[in-house]
Amino acid sequence: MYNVLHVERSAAFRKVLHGSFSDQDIGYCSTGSIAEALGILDQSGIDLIITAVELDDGTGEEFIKKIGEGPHGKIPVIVISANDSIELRKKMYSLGVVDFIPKSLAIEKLLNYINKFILDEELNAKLGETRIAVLDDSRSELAAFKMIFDDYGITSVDYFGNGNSLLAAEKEYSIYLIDIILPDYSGEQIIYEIKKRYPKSVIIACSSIEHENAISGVLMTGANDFIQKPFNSVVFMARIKAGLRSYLLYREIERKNAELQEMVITDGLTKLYNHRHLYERLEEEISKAKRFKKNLSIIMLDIDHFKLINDSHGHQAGDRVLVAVAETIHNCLRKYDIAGRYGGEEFVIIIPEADIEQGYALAERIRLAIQSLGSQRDGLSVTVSAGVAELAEENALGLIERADASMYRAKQSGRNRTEKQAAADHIGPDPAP
Ligand code: GH3
Ligand code: MG
Ligand code: MG
Repeated sequence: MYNVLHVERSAAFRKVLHGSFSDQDIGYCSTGSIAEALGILDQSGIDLIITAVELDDGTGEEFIKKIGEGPHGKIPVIVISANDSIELRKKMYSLGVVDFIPKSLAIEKLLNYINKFILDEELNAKLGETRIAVLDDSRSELAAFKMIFDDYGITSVDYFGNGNSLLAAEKEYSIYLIDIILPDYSGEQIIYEIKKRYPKSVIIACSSIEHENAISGVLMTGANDFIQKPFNSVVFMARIKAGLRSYLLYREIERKNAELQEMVITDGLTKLYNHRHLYERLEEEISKAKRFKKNLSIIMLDIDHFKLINDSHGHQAGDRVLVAVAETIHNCLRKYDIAGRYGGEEFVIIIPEADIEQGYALAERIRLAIQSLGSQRDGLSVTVSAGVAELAEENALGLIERADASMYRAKQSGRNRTEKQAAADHIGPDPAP
């Protein structure tokens, strides 16, 4: 839990803050006195101090100075004051407070601050696991980097003294800190190389060079940011975090894209490929089979009397049957077979390199598996009729039509059976391409 210490004389104002913090599940304790506040800091894990300017036993300024001198100097301090003068603000910021908030705006701004802080904590946790590479030819500079990272508890950092050793390591890092003046490579060469190998990584160029051409040069080569040396450690860490944020955002976008890509080709109910993707894959597989002179067979499969299942058990039971049939089909396939939902209760399976007998054997395996599944689920009996066709000199549409014709024969011959048509048995004109 995030804990706030509020040092304030007015009991009424304390009550107001207490109320809004409890609503947000933020821990709250308060006092009007500096002495008591220092005691609380020693005893409990406080994440944020909020102080007024006038206190029972002294001023806010004295209190802030005491915190700074003591063991809790790293806890952020926010000042709330009814007096909003520039002088007071300046004085408080010079003491190192993170924010100065006029009393009228206090609650909203405080909650904003705390939320930002909680997000920052999440980022900090991720930063601990982020792989960082530092490249600098100066030992003292490397030591300076190490000191800052150690200070922030970031240990997953590798340090390199020259470009060759970094590239030879062939390891991907999320963040690269690259000195742009190096003996063996130019910074631009290194950045170019890293960007080529690991386009998702964030590259931060670091240098004492101030010339605009050098800075714009590295940024144009692909660096995401530039940090001027010598750097202030707080600003430095803020830049590293900004880099990490871009990196994580990029990853998230990539993940979402992959998810969308998957959705575009998948049938929502059965999770098999959808009609469009199935058709595209069939065209691809046909041209491959023709190019390499390989066999190709497909199965068209249709659930028997599916309308009856819907009518007597309801549409949802029908949907469950579709899912179960799809699963069964999926479980019968080899790695290279491709199954999709062709339409309502019709499925197509593409079997690369299979002749008509192999196609027939797979169709029968699936048909029998579905037949035995029917008795297990909802006590429903589910059977399918299958038609197999082997590729002749035709296109995707022609092949599907023949598989469909075989399936129709299976229906005509009493359902729950498989019919086939080999390439050699295919007579008559091919459909126009
Ligand atoms: P046949 O043995 O001749 O194939 O008979 P059938 O009843 O299976 O064939 P028909 O084409 O008459 O009916 C198919 C039914 O499938 C009608 C339609 O409502 C149902 N259906 C299509 N898509 C879905 C779906 O996504 N969910 C459910 N529950 N039913 C569907
Ligand atoms: Mg049917
Ligand atoms: Mg049908």
